Amino acid sequence: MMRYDFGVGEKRDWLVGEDRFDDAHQGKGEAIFCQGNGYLGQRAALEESYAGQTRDLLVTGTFDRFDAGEVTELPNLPDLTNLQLHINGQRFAMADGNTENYRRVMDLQTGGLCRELIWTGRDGLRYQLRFERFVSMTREHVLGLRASITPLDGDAAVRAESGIDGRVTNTGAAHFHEGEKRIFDMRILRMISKTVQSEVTCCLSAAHRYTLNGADVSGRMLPIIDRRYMAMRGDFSVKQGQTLTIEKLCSVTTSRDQGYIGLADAAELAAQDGPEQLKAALALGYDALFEESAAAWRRIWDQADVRVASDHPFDQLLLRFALYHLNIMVKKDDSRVGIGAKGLTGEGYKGHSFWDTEIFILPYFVLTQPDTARTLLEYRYQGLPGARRKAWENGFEGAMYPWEAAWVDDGEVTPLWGAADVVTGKQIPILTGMIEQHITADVAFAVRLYQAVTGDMDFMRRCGYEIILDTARFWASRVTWDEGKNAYVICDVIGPDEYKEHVDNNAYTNYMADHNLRLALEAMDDLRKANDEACRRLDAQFDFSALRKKILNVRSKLYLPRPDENGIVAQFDGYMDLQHIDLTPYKQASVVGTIYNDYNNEQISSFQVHKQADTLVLMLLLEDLFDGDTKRKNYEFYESRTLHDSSLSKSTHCVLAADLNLTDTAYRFFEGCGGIDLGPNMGTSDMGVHTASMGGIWQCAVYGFGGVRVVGDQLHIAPRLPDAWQTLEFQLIWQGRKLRVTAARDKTRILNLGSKEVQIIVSGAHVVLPAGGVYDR
Ligand code: IFM
Repeated sequence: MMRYDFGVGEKRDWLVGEDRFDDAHQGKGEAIFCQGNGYLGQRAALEESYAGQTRDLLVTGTFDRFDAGEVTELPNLPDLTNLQLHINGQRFAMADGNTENYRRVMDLQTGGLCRELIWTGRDGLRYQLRFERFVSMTREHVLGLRASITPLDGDAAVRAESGIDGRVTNTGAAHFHEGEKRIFDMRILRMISKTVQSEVTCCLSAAHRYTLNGADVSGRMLPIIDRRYMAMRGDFSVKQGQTLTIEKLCSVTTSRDQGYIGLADAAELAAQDGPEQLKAALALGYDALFEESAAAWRRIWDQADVRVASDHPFDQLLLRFALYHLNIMVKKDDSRVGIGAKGLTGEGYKGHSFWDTEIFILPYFVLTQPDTARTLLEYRYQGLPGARRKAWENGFEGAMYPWEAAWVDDGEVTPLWGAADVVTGKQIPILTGMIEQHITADVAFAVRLYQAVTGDMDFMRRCGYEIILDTARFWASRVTWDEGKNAYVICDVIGPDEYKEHVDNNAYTNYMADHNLRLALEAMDDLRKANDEACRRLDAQFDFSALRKKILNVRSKLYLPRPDENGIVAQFDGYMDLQHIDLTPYKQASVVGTIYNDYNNEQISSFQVHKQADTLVLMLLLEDLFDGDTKRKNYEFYESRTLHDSSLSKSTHCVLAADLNLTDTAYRFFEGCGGIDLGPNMGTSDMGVHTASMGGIWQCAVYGFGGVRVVGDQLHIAPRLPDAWQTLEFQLIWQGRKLRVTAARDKTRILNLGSKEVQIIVSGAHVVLPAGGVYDR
């Protein structure tokens, strides 16, 4: 089994590592040790090549459609991390020889990744090897690698070849034309490649520096240019005990970069700027660049860290692992791009954004980095034309957000076909893009959360109100009249639980739609009161009187399933008639989705079995609509029928269990969230880490055990720690004021670090905290 806790002493809670190389499970390490800065993600495939590697370099926003029958995806850019070493005539590969003292460790505190080992080749001699790399947190276009080799038992002839490798695909789809290759001053390699459909020009540059025991030996290199490949090759005699070090600094620029918005010559600029960025990096050198980036990481940790004193030290590491990934998955200042379900750590879900962002990830950013949250919501604002197009194409009004979103104006990009049906052998159609529609209400919910936490009226006037109004217009047109129920209904949807397709009146969808409609009424009230330019613009666009009338009518008769005689809110119409089967084997399975080995979609639809939290997400998001007793009954009912086959499930259960004072159960769900990417199942992260789970881990700690919640316009804090935890410490930004919360089992301390008073609810009591004031009780 893999070990992930590598730190000792001061570093105990910062180092995530692995202590053996297993070529059957490279995807895990490649994803969890991925490095990035929101602009680019460099998957941690090893420098030397192995079968089964996925060498991804993904740059946010560079979406391309390989074929007319496919959807856009983030293309895998030419690889910069390859480095092939031949030692005394043998290619260095751990699978071929004997490897000892192996460890690969990611230092979450600095963002640096390091691999060390001693390798014995066929010559029977031992070589000490060390590989390091970083992606700069300050210079988003720059990344660096360093490798060193020390022969321990005798002299070695070392051949090193490293460069830019354009022989890459996304599982076979080649997104780039051949491109242009050039080596400047026999030092700087540059490859310019253009995507086949979106015509995004990507410029990759790299330069090497070789030293032997500190003396520069870079002069002895042979340039190589080949089909989709370029490199520098060098031959070196390294005496026993000497160290040959190879430093490789690289830059990545693309014509989609923010700096070139609206410029006709973006492609040329990207091609020129790439080598310039690299030259500036070279002038600083590897160590200074790494230190500059590590300092940026320290600043992030100063404001982002969540500290926990736990009986299980892994808890702290897990929280930091999640925070690390939360901070590399997002381009914090570019509202043309969202967060992919796998971030930039792998090709899974093609780089597309889902409700994962608004419901699972955004709360972290809203409450700790509101500017980033605003950027993410502006991305949805920029997606309004695509959402309007989708509504229109489906015969509705307003804005219907894509279930999967890519480039801002791509509209719906959910693929149409999925895995094999175990009964028919046909490909299963993916219906989420057509009928998983709650995303539209989720976006509106997130806008309102942002408004409540930040009070940012400028954003609301520019973007927020318009999103809320146009999504409400969608729901008002989406409902249909049901004579039997004498109510408006929402038929033929998929709710959050994707094991149930074509259902009517999914409780989550209906309640969230109703919430969206309510937000629109409130928005029109706010706007009317302000009576400003935004009010006039939006009134002209939406006709407030007509929209209000329509929404009031729909809301007054919208079917909202109520708790039945047992207190259960049916997930959808007819749910209670479904068969309840024994789920034990699937619940106990160590991998997800095992029910599909026995049943197909149609059969699963006839069972009371859930992939993930559905009605329970509703009871968390709109918590003031349901009393504690109803929540408890529904939690018990639905949890026993849920397989947690989605990475979005366990965190919801954790927070709800904590709300119900089931703190030890909640703690087990928190541990379960840790297992999603850092657990013993080696295949879970092959396609990339689960970004929603990273947000979910933060929610477990802060929403769950910290009892933080935003209800209406009020911030609630009500810590309740699990038995394993002695203290929990985190920071929040509420209405622009920074709050530091320290919770112990019998004590809560809240420090207002802001310059103005705040009003909050602490464990049910209204508290006024002046600037600099402390709540301590
Ligand atoms: O958005 C999720 C969905 O809820 C479950 N399937 C995976 C998607 C992306 O993470």
